[in-house]
Amino acid sequence: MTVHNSEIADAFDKLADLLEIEGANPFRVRAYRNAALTVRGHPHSMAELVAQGADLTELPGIGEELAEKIRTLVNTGELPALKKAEARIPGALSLMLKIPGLGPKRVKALHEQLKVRSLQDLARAARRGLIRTLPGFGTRTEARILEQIERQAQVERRSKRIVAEEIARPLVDYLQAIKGVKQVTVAGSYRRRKETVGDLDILVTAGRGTPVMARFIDYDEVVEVVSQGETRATVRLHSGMQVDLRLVPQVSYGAALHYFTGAKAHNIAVRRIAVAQGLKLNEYGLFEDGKRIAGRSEHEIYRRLGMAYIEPELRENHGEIEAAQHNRLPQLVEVKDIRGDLHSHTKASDGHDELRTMAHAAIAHGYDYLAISDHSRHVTVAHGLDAERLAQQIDAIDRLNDELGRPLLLKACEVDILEDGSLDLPDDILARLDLRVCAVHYQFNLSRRKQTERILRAMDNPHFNILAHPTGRLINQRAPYEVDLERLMRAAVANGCFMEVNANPDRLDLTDDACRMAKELGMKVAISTDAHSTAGLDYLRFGVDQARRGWLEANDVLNTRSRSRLLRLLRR
Ligand code: DGT
Ligand code: CA
Ligand code: CA
Repeated sequence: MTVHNSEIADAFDKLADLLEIEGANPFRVRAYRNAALTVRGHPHSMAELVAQGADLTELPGIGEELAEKIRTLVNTGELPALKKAEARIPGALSLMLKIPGLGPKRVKALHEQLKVRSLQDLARAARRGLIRTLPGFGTRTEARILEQIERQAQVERRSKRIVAEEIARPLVDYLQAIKGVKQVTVAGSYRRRKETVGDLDILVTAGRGTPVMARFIDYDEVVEVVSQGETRATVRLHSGMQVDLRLVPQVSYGAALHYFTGAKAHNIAVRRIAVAQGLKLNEYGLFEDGKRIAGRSEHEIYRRLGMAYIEPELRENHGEIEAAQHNRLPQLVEVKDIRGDLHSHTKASDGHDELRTMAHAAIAHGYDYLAISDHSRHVTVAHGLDAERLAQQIDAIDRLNDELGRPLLLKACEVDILEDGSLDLPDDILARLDLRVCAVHYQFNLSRRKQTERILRAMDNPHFNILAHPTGRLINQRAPYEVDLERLMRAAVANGCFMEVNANPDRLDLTDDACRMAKELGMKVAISTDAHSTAGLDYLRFGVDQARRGWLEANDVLNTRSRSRLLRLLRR
């Protein structure tokens, strides 16, 4: 049974959480967190690296001890250090750290004083009004805790896209390798490139007599066969993911792909158009008087219905059908349109790689520019830069650009927006940068009005360029902070500021709807990876997916511009 990178990273993160709650040495905690980050962001599977006998200590932040732990995890699926920690304190306490406002000290207090051992215990204590009785806790915290637990219960049934990919890819490879199998395609929300997926919907075409179903339920990771028939089966995998598989005849492949890609609302609307033309559309094809007139490909179906082909990302019945009928669909932005990255970190703050290493990675990506935007001083846990260290970095970038013979690296900083809306560094040092990426990193629980005003005040600073991760959410982990995005976008347009689609698969704020709002309000967005290592630069595609779901075209995206045009656009 393959252990996925995300499982290894989760184990390290959980261990770090538990050690933190116990009050362990912060360096040890940090080492596990860094290891989690490295493993999670790594393009190759640890299981494969271990199988190949690769030297894991070459990975950033991985020493011999951590390498050994990764090998153990890959080989046994277990992390003994985590087992030991869980014998001392309940593992479920780590889930509590995900609740905004609950840090390790508070979780420890809840555990010791209220004997809370699980989220259920915590919800019960909140409902009984016990939490407010603890020193340092109030009724507001109590209410938030309850709200958050209820919210988590709803979201955790959906998997983040990157996790779904880790599960889908080897399964697709496995199915594809069956003799007689032709096409294997993951449809559903996965194909629509949603940020989270509920389950996987896989379509298979195969030659007569191919034992697709038998082999599917025989897959190593299957723990439960929910249902099984001649042409369809549903299973649950070891990871908890449910998979629907359908075997479809080649003549129906396009129709089935269309049907199972959805979204349901899109399907219903398209079927209505077919009906209005006296046709019948289902997963077997498009029919006229019982005769199949289309079905092999999606293109054929759309064409016969008098529509332009609609990209899966747009199929939500949010106006794409009308646009397709009038040939007014957007020309969606693509990864190849992106000329550079506007948000990245180095070892100077909490990144894993040196400036030079990041520069070479940017060259390997074919970029015209890469903004180096390490944290500012307020983010002490990330070793944020003060004016002096930032000045040194500016000089280092100038020297490196000279050496490279072109201004590849943009001098930037991820500047903290302080609680009063001021920026975390003095104007004179900010003025020396090419670009300022500004972000909220604390005081997430201000009221909507206060949070909005805090950011509006920050935008009043003429050095403000791009609002980074504009809602602060972490998918399935931390709710977005309350903020009036529309008001911020209007102000951004008025002030010549921008926002980023943060391409990190845990973040992906702006959402698809927010991207669309940005487009309507005339605000260009940056698609930025927020890379903390060279591997992190590969996250770009997740941001592009999100932008595509938000109908964005190359022209709507800041970093599709050449360096000189970009800098002109940034000038306020
Ligand atoms: P998910 O899994 O919650 O992330 O979202 P989907 O969109 O993958 O939904 P799922 O897995 O329930 O179904 C896959 C596709 O099958 C869906 O996008 C559209 C199609 N579908 C499912 N149920 C219906 C239905 O009742 N009517 C129609 N027209 N299509 C349906
Ligand atoms: Ca699905
Ligand atoms: Ca499904």
